[in-house]
Amino acid sequence: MDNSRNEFLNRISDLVINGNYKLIPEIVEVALKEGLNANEILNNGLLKGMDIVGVRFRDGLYFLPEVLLSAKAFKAAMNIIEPILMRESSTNRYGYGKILLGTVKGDIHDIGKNLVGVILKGNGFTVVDIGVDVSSEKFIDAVEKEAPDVIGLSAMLTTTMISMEKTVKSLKETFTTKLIIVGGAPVSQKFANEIGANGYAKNAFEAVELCKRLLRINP
Ligand code: B1M
Repeated sequence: MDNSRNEFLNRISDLVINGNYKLIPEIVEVALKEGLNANEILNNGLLKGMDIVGVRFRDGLYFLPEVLLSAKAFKAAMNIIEPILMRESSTNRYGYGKILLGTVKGDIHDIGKNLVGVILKGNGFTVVDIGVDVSSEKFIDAVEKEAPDVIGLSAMLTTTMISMEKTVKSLKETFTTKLIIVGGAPVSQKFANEIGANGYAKNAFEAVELCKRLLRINP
């Protein structure tokens, strides 16, 4: 079983790398039927593939069209495993609090933010996702409308870390006591401290732990 398990995971990773959004749903379905679980498909298949896409893009081997296809394949697979991930991580603990999520202005990366939203939802939080390329003003309007317990900002580009800093500053000026968390590939704990965020999470699972810690929810 271990061999066929690895074969499935490598195949799924390759389908992301090759941007095969048509075939990936079928292979993920078969993998699930064969006993692989949604978490290993995510971590050892989809994310592994996307890491390689990132390296190829960085090294000039891939260009935007290839990366877009990989993102499409990743999302096609997520459509299948998302409900399972939510069920698997959910232990009927609803009403932990409301988290408002958005990717900051100038940045349209949403796969990571969406994953953070899925895992938060699966762990009993209510999630309001206001999308990508979100200006400080739009964040402020959404906070007024939604009254979240935590505001989560995502940034994937070094250039949009400036938008993140600006948004945290505007939010802190407008809502002095609101809790703000930040994340995304170029973001670090050090940067979060520098811009005055209340917390930093490296990945979706850390985001759950962080929100629980900030909202004083016991495990
Ligand atoms: Co872009 N891109 N991209 N891209 N892209 C990166 C980020 C890059 C690192 C690639 C590279 O060079 N190796 C690079 C950034 C370099 C830098 O600034 N340091 C880059 C670039 C340069 C660009 C463009 C500028 C390219 C261009 O136009 N010349 C352009 C920018 C567009 C824009 O935003 N204005 C661009 C465009 C795109 C696509 C549209 C083609 C596509 C995005 C599709 C989409 O999201 N719908 C894309 C993709 C797919 C990537 C890579 C390959 C993969 C990102 C991803 O989805 N990873 C990426 C390379 C890489 O990261 N290795 C790259 C999977 C995802 C699950 O992980 O997003 O890291 P991640 O999310 C994690 C954590 O970061 C964390 O938890 C998530 C889940 O565990 N996290 C949070 C994220 N948000 C969080 C919030 C939290 C807490 C944790 O609290 C609120």
